[in-house]
Order: sequence, then structure tokens, then C-alpha cells
Amino acid sequence: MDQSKTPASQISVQPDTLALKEKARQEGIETVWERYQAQQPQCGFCELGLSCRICVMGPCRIDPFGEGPQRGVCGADADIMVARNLGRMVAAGAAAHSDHGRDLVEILLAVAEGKAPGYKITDVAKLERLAAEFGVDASLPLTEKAKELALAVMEEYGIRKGHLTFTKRLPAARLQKWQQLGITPRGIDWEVTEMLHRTHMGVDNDPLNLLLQALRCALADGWGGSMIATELSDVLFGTPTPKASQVNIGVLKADRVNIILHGHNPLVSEMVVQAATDPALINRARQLGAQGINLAGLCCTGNEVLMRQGIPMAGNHLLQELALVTGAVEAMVVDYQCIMPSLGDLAACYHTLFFSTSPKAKFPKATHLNFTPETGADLGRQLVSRAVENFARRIPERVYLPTESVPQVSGFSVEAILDALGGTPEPLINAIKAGQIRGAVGVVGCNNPKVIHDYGHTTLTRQLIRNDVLVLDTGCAAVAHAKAGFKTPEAADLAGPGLAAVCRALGIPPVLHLGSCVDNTRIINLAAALANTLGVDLDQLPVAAAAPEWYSEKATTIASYAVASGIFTVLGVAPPVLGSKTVTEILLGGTTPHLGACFAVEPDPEKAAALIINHIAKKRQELGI
Ligand code: SF4
Ligand code: MSK
Repeated sequence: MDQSKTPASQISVQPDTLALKEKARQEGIETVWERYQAQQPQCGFCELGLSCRICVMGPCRIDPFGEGPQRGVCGADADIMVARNLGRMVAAGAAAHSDHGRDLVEILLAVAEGKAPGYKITDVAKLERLAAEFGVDASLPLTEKAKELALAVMEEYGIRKGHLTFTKRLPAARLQKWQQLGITPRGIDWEVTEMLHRTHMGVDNDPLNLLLQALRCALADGWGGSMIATELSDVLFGTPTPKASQVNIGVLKADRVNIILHGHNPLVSEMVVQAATDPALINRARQLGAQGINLAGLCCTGNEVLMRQGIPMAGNHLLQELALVTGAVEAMVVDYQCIMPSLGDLAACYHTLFFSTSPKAKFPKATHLNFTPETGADLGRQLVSRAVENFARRIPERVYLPTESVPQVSGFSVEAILDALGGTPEPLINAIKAGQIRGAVGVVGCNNPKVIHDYGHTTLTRQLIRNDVLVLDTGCAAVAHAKAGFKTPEAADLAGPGLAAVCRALGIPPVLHLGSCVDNTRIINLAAALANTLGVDLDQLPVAAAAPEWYSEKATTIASYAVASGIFTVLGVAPPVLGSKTVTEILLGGTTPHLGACFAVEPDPEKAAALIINHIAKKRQELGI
């Protein structure tokens, strides 16, 4: 295939990515960009949401120009088709996050029952707070309390409770809005299942009704499954505190055994982090000629171990293949989500061992070492040991590490932010009221080869901080920002005068890293805390969200729960809904009278920044500040 079709300027703004892409080209290695080119032109029906393969009377398509068929074989029109497709995307995203959360609940129960050696309760205070929130008897000893909490959290997935416990964190005004629309989330699995039921042929054929269920399903993720994943990860592995670390492909070391941790769930990676400090394994690495064992993260597993352990970050979604092209990776260990199925083939082009670990996620050409709660600690040692032995197979002439890493500070959990503020959100609120900080925006989400890699994130965020808007980030956006140098206290120099002064006073960067994709719940928790302190609803706050380069079903769900929670959300890539005028109008404004928020789609990050800055100005005016 002709790899020269895509000019470097349309691939990435990151020097490490461009240098490794060139090495891949020279070595004849195919990556996501070639595969993207090979798919051109992509299906216009699918891009508009106007294709359906829900049943085998189809597949069906609707002609957007009105000349061909206007209904599927069953009679579904464009509005039904688009709403059903979107509902299924949201359900899949909610299922992914929530199933991730479920794995944490199972480990918490196993810890309480003494069945998970290697795991422990690290943040006792958080466990106590959660236990109180879930109505667990405060007098119980710690392990009993952990067990009761785990069992209570399991009920969040079911149908017995009728509402999700974490929604109590919201202002009453928000809950009232949900009640009026009938979108208060009930059980997590309940909402996902009902979304799938309603989108079966011949069930819910009212686009508005379908979209309302999509919002309820998304809320079951945001105020349910994802929040459970975040909170229980903190209980088990510690609530993040600010830590200095490094970012970009330069975090891999030519003289060390390099292990990359990729995926989303910290259960296995935390065991690898522990095992990598084992003196016997470090000695063995030295015997084989390495200076030691070096861990690096990718995507959201990377964010998890960066936030809590300060493990350096190699890159985000679109760097995952190129990380192996360095020829310096002894092992890549993956769990699940956002892991390209191409990685096994790519690893085979080098000496890299590619390990899958989740029974839920197996990959072509991967060696599967299965994770269980009982054997997690042993698995961590086994993975590190296999990586160390593989150092002997490295081919030094093929190693290419084109850039030096740059510093970043990570680990801003809500607790850490409040600590930095002296234990209360008041100083932040005062800075917002005084106009030093105009507002706050969550810039989150993925990479997508349809967008120049990291251009959307970095351009939008540069504009926002320049205009005194504090940026909170997660996921792959967080990696883009760190590589651009936005994540050190010195980055205050890039901010407007008000935000810069606050950052200098507190010693924080103008872009705060709150974690992985499930940790978007830290952002909505912070928004709820600000709203509660001010006595307003979330949609009245001068806040917004943006996903300039999103690609995944999970991102659809995150954006939907942000809007349903009252947060104006700007997408850089259009979701597949434009084939329905009805659905498009509901999403781009129809929700505002009921939820106080809607979506916007703006591919140009400069224009997206302007939209957001205007939105913040309007909210400030309405609040009289
Ligand atoms: Fe076609 Fe209707 Fe079946 Fe979809 S559900 S594939 S529109 S017949
Ligand atoms: S990893 S969901 S590409 S942010 Fe969370 Fe990155 Fe998006 Fe995956």
C-alpha cells in the first residue's frame, strides 16, 4: 500500500509520533493511518446513522437525498434508525465502563473475604465514607464493612434499589429535572438492558423516547458504573495525590527492560508495578545486561498508574502501535478497551511479547496469561519475569527512541484539589467569582485518525487557559496536554493573567489531570460539589466539556451523561446522527429547556474555544458575577 498518501502534517502534532511513523514507513509497518486511508471513502449512510443491521430482514439504508428508500424493510424511518443506533452506542459505552467497575467490586469482595492475596484496602478513610454513603453499619470491623459495601455496590447493578446511590451527591434541582423527564437512573445493568430491549425491532419507535432512555442509560454509567470504578480503585490502590512524572516516548529507556501497561483497568497493572520492585527480578535484569526494569503507561491503564504511582506515560491511543515500533519494548501487557487488534501482528515484527490478561479480552497473536483475583499477584511477577528474560532477545540496532521525555505533574483527584485549596471549594469559587478564573472545562476523550493527532486537544486547551479558563483533563486528552508542556507549574506562563496568578499561588499547572476515562466522574463530582456549595444547579455553573478527538462508544456515553448532568458539551467529531433532523435538533438544543445543557459539534478547535468561552461568559452573566 502507498504509505506516502497521508502527509506528516495531517498525522500528528507530536514529534515522537511523527518520528516513529517515519520509522514504521521505512520498515514497511502498517499502522492505523494506512488502514484509515484504505477505508476511504467511508460509508456515507453509516456516517449519517442511516444504516441499520439490527435484524436480518435488513441490512437497510435510507437515502439522505430523498430519492431512494425512506424506510427500512420493517418500516423504520430515518428518525427511528438514527435514534436506535445512537441508543445502542450509548448502551455499549455504559456497558464497557460499568463492567470495568464490576471487576473492582468483585476484587473488593474478594479482599474482604481473604481471597485476593496481593490486594488490600489502601484508602481506609474513603472506604469509611463510601460505607456511610451506602448505609453500611458504622460499627462493623473494617473487613466486614468492606464486604457489606461490596455487596451494597453490587446491588447498584440490579433492579432492587430503584435508584442509584451516587445520585444523592447532586443538587435536588438536578434530580427534579431528571424526575420530570423520567430519566433518573435505576440499576446499571437494568438501563443497559432496557436500552437494548427498546432498540430491538418493533419495540420503541419514538425517537424522543429512545433518546430519553439513552440519557438514562448514560447517567447509569456516569453516576453508577464509572463512578464505582473510580471510587473503588481509590479504595484499593489509593486516592491520587499530585506527583511529578514524565511523558512521551522518551520515557522508554534504551538500557532497561521496558514494559508497557495498556488498557483501562488497574487490577493487573498495579500487580506489575509491585512486581517490578522485586530485587530478584531487578537482579535478573542486571544479569542479562539491563540497568533495571522500566514501566511505562499507555492510554487509560497508563493514566491509572500515573495518577496513583507516578509511572511515566508513553502516549495515547494513536501512539499504541508506534510504541512497539521503537523496538525497545520487551513486553506490552493489556487488559481491555481501546487496544487495537493489530498489536499482536505488530509485536511479532519486533522482539516484543504481547500479553493479554483479561478473560474478557483476548487478541490475535497475544499470549494469554489469565487474571483471577486469587492469582493477580503471581500474574504480576510472571509478567515481569517474562519481560526480563525477553531482554536477551532485543535487537539493539532496531531500537529508536527519538525524543527526550518532558515533565508533568499528575494526580489531581477531587480530594487532592480540595486539599490544595485548604479543604474547601471556597477559594476556587472565590477565584471564579472574582473573575481570576473565568470558568472550568473538562477537555477529555480519545484520538481519532480523522483528526490530526493531538491537534484538537492542544489547540483548544491552549486557547482556554490563555483566556483564564481552568482545564481539567482525563483520558487521551490528558496525554496530549502533558506532551505539549501544559502540566507543570511553570505552564502558568501559558495562562491568562488571572489563572496564572492562581496557579502560581497554589503551585499547580493550569491544566489539572484527573485521571482515566472512568475518572470523568471526578469532574462531575467536582461540579456537583461546586453547585452544592453555591446552592445552584450544575447547568448554572460557568463550566463546559469538550471531546475534540473522540472515537469510542464510551465517549458517546460520557458526553451524554455530561449533558444530562447539565454540562454543555462540544464534540470535535460529529456523531452518526446527522441523517435525522429530529434527533439532531434534540441534541443540539432541544434538551436545553429541560436539562439546561445540550451538545455542540465543532471540528475547528479554535472555534470550539470561542463557543465555550461565550458559553462561560453567558453563565457568569446569569449568575451575576
Ligand atoms: Fe431493516 Fe428494520 Fe431490520 Fe433495521 S430493524 S435491519 S431497518 S428491517
Ligand atoms: S483510552 S476511550 S481512546 S480516551 Fe480511555 Fe483514550 Fe478514548 Fe480509549
